[in-house]
Amino acid sequence: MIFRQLFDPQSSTYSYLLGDAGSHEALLIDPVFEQARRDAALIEELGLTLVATLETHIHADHVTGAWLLNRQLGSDILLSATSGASGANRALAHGEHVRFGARHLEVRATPGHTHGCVTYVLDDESMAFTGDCLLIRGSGRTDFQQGDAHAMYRSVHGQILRLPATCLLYPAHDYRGLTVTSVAEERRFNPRLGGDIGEADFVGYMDNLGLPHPKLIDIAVPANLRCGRPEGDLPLQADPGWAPLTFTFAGIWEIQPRALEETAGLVQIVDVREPDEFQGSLGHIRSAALIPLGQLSVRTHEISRERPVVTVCRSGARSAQALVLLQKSGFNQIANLAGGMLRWRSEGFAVDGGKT
Ligand SMILES: N[C@@H](CCC(=O)N[C@@H](CS)C(=O)NCC(=O)O)C(=O)O
Ligand SMILES: [Fe+2]
Repeated sequence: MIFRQLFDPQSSTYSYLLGDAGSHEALLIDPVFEQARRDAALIEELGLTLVATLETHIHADHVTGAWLLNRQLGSDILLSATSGASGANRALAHGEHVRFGARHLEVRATPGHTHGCVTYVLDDESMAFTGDCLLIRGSGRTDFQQGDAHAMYRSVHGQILRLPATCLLYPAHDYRGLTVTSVAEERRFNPRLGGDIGEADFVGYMDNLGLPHPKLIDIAVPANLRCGRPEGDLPLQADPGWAPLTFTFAGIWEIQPRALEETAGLVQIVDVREPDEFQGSLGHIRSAALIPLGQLSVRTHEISRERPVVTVCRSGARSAQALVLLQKSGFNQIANLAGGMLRWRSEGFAVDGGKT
């Protein structure tokens, strides 16, 4: 199986990508709106087909990426029937299976943090995705969205801690940077729910958390009840129109050599290699301006902000770093030449200078 844990630093949310190695069908649990482009890039780079996104619950602290990914990749939107959301392709009930290729997740109702929370258990019970029910050495809060500490205690003990001791548990959040736990660990060490702690002890604990409400709750809950569809169904933020670009998982826009050749007259090409490389055996693209990477941050005034910029180096690595510097300086129409001069030459495009 293909498995990736993805993080959104703004909300401390984990999203989980699960792919079946044979069919390349994949599911994405709890995508985040602002990370949809990143997630789509990873799915593309891993050669996966996203069949569906799944929510563990209606989130109060961030907007789901479900609708955006549905628009971008055609993935179905799945979440529990008890969540009360509209716009899903399938409403899930306790005990149902969600297939991806030869694998599946089982849906288990685990109310408590919200009324509609579910946990997804992998077919062989080696992993479970607990949402905001069981967190690592903690639990989700129970003080809004029909939260109920009694229900949470029963969900954790009835559905999660009864899984095999070795089953790995992946939560929807961690606020300390912890990434994974196991049933055995939480049975022993969870300070709210482990050991001999009873239901009344847990409820007493939860009644006294005294947490401030999530900052985005008034935006996130209504948006998530629409599965992340913006009000008024705004068009997707357009991809840069000046050339066919690809967005990489590393977070940068790339242009392929052929696309650069076709747009070369419209863009400024900035070659960030050293002067001896620029004049050396690989040659350089005719219209390229030479600004070595080490000088770029003090020479940005030499680059026009009116025209798109393509950065170039030997292999595409330094020019990616150049892109980050340009982005920080406020340039927004920018792309990196994928594979640098090495690929440009190997694909047979013309250079000035260089050895044949
Ligand atoms: N400071 C965060 C609070 C996030 C929050 O309340 N998270 C919920 C999950 S949606 C929770 O259960 N947190 C448990 C905790 O903070 O102990 C925000 O403003 O978004
Ligand atoms: Fe939550």
